[in-house]
Amino acid sequence: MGRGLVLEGARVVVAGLGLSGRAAVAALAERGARLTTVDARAAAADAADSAEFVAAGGLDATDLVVASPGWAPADALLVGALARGIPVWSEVELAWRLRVPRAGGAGPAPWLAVTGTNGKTTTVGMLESILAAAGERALAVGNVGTPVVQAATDPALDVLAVELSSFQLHFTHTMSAQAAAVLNLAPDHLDWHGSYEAYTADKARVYERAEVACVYNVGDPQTERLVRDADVTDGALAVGFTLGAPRVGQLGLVEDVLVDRAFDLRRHTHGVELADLTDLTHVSDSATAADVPPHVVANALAAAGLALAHGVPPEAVRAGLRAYTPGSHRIQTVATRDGVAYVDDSKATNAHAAAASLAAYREGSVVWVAGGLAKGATFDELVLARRDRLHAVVLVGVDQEPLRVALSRHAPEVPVVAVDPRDTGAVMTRAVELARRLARPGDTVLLAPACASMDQFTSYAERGNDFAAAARGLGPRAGTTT
Ligand code: UMA
Repeated sequence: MGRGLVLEGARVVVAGLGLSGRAAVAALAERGARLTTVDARAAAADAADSAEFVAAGGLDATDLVVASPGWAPADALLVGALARGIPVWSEVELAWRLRVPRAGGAGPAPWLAVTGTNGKTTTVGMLESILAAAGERALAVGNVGTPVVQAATDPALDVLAVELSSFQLHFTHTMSAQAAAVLNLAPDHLDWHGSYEAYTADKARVYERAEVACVYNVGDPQTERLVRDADVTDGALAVGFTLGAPRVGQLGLVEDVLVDRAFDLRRHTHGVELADLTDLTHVSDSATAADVPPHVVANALAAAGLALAHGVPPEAVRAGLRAYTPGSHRIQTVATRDGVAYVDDSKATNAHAAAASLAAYREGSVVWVAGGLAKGATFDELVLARRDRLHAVVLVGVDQEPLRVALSRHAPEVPVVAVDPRDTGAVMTRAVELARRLARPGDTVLLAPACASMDQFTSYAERGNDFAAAARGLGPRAGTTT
């Protein structure tokens, strides 16, 4: 399909000039499209103002719109385009249509696609590492940072490990992954999607037309339902991953061993050993196999399932997991001062991720740094489930109210202090100072905000870096030695 697509002379509007938009522009320009770029921040970008473009009738002379993931479907430009019958594609859809054959004459590199509320970036990282251990030229792309269109048009790659957000999936129409996984589902980005149902429906798109396997989470029955409802390629397998002993058709855990009972022909009588928990201790800074958090094991099993669907030998799973280096801002100990560990999990941008993070600590031992942009979420469930871990809370960010309400309802005994939301200059310095006063030796000051960062930072990475810098900058307390 991609090779039949004619872009020469087509009038294409690229909505948004961030990472995805700029990559789309480069790919489209190379193929002779006539480009208009629009952005809500016209002043900041070499683009037209999108509202002015729509008002001036720009859509009347448009053949295709390529929308950046940040653009919600309710945006006037996108609504206007669809009302006129103009196709709207995500940058991922564009990438799928522009795929090029691999060097050496094979067809385009297959895609192994990962979505879910949490764990996507870790899972594509593990997957990339397993594929590399099997000798494949693989790259983790998509929401993780590298636009998919760059990788899809690179003939040097053998296979793509594609992290897809619900935003990216919304306008993705024809992708047919070799294998796809939904890791878990919990409310997130409700402001963008309008409802949890709409969010789930976009996540479900990842399974459509899957060729070899649909990987789902046995512990999250919603993901299995999405597989059942998907229109997949004939013969594609449904493969579950579980933290318990795997049944036939599943990957799972037998004591400390990660086992495949889905892909091996002897699966009815045998499990194939893939790796064990000691191969994962480095991922989460765990002292022993018993301390590896469940979500890390789940991510590893999902990555293994996708890699096996691609055809890697089972031995590559252990080698790949061992070689995997976790990215920054995911449960990373950034400093230890006065017996208190400072842990950066800035990547925990929603309640579900923060719950997984808090679960890794002892009862009553966490000074939790939380808050930011709540994205329409509430936090009752999170606080109810994890209040036992909390020693104290430091609130940051502009949307402190939803967290404050949940804490006063479900954990009234836990002290809560806050950084003034108007004090945007040194948020993390103040947060770390407050946390230090509350923490006792043996405690952990955990940045797991349960919220997005864009209210006060340019990204979760900046938020995490500021936290780490503030923690590292703490001198010894007066009267103590380190
Ligand atoms: N813009 C508008 N109008 C809008 C929204 C944005 O004009 O309504 C403009 C902004 O002014 C800016 C540009 O669009 O100039 C930014 O586009 P974008 O927000 O779509 O971001 P990109 O730079 O293209 O980055 C996107 C992903 N961003 C989002 O989904 C918000 C990146 O994921 C991804 O790494 C990148 O594509 C490459 O694929 C980031 C993210 O926050 C990490 N993802 C969310 C998450 O993980 O929770 C989904």
